[in-house]
Amino acid sequence: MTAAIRHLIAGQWVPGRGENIRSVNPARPDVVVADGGAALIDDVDAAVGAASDAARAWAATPIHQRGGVLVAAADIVDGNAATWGLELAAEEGKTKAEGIGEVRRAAQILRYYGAEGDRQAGEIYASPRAGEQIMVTRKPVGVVACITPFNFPIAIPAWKIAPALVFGNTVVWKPASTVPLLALRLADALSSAGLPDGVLNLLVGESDIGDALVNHPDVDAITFTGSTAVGRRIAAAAAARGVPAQAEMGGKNAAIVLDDADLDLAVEQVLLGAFRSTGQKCTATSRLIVTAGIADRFVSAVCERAAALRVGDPTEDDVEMGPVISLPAQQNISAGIATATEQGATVLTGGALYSDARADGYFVAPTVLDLGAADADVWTEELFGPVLAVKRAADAEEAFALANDSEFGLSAAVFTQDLTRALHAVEHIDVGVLHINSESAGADPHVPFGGAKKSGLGPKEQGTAARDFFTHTTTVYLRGGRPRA
Ligand code: UN1
Repeated sequence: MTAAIRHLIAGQWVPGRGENIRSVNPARPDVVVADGGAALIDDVDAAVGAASDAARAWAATPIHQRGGVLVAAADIVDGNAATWGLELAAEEGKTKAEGIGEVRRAAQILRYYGAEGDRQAGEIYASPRAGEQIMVTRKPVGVVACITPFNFPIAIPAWKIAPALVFGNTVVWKPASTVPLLALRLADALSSAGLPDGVLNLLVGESDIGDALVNHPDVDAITFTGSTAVGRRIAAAAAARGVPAQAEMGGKNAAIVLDDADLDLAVEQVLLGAFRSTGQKCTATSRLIVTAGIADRFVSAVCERAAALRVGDPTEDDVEMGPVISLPAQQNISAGIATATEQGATVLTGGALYSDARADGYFVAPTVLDLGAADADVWTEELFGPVLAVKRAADAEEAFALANDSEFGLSAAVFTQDLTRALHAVEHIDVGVLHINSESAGADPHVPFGGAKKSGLGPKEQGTAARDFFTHTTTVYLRGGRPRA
């Protein structure tokens, strides 16, 4: 059944008056998942106005009470995990198990931030002057624009919206237009949980709505996850208006497998990193660097397993990898593979589209490319799909240097059983998230998440980093008057 796209403005669910938007099942693009009118530019005014009007009362609501709404929403999200997980798989294309896992993860994130009140501790400094203490208090930033990508339709929104709300901000949220259904589900859960009108507003639309939001004079901060090009544009627009922005962008994450690694474990984890969510994670493994002693053996084991992955409609039970999100994405990935082969890469497995029953869906076969000594763009440019580019290194030192051979620095995975080498990796690999003996993807809500180098702009997300972005501090020099006589 096709869901109706609605927008949430000032506590009211309203139909859109803009052009028609529809999300489809990328495995069967003739199946429409959600359909309805897009938001219009004047809806941005209305939503930002509602968020501004709601800001003062929400900021004055005790943090424990704000957190209570998030915890109530978490219960709703958890209670619907099976249904929404399946809807997520149908709309985004990740497997049903991953879809359900993501919905549960969103609930966990809401619960984590729901308890934020219990973790808030203040700062009081000594003063160089007699009779004075220096105290630091935190206040919300105001109206926050959340612009979220297609690849985690409920978890990434939760990890932006939950901290924004619990720290007392109000929100206008624009999700990717390819995944409106999960956005409706999350916004509905939060509003049913008791969020006051206007505290969270949802606008479904294309980039014109995002641009209007980013440039709106009453938006006080912007948090974005998505492509590097858009993130830089948003950060520039925010800087021009003098408001803070957080942009989480590209990755070209390497798995480095050293001669001494537990190879069975490494094969397992490299496959998960490269092909879970069809490789559509900013943290996915898209480069594999193997050292000489195990290179041939390891690469052929990865290829054998990649070729055996069951690729199909992700809503079906035993499917291990679904399609990519859209036709343009499929075309872009295919073109990237073609360019790589023209530039000297060898296709070890995959590389082609399907000509069987999957031909109508946006499928790309799990692909492993051996780059040899080729200087191919696929080594440096993010394809955001199930494509793993392989290079060999003489030793650990060369492997770490190859891992750093990228303008991005989001995550990396190192496989070794040697503690000294692992510590060397910590010191030398320039990334925001480093996994030792686990896949390059994955993030917990209580620790900072974000990239080094050109993977991110502005402060990191999650954990204590979230508080820094979603609040500003007032340093109070606190003195009493003269003692009364
Ligand atoms: C994960 O690795 O589980 O867009 C989360 C992304 C990241 C989130 C990754 N911002 O893929």
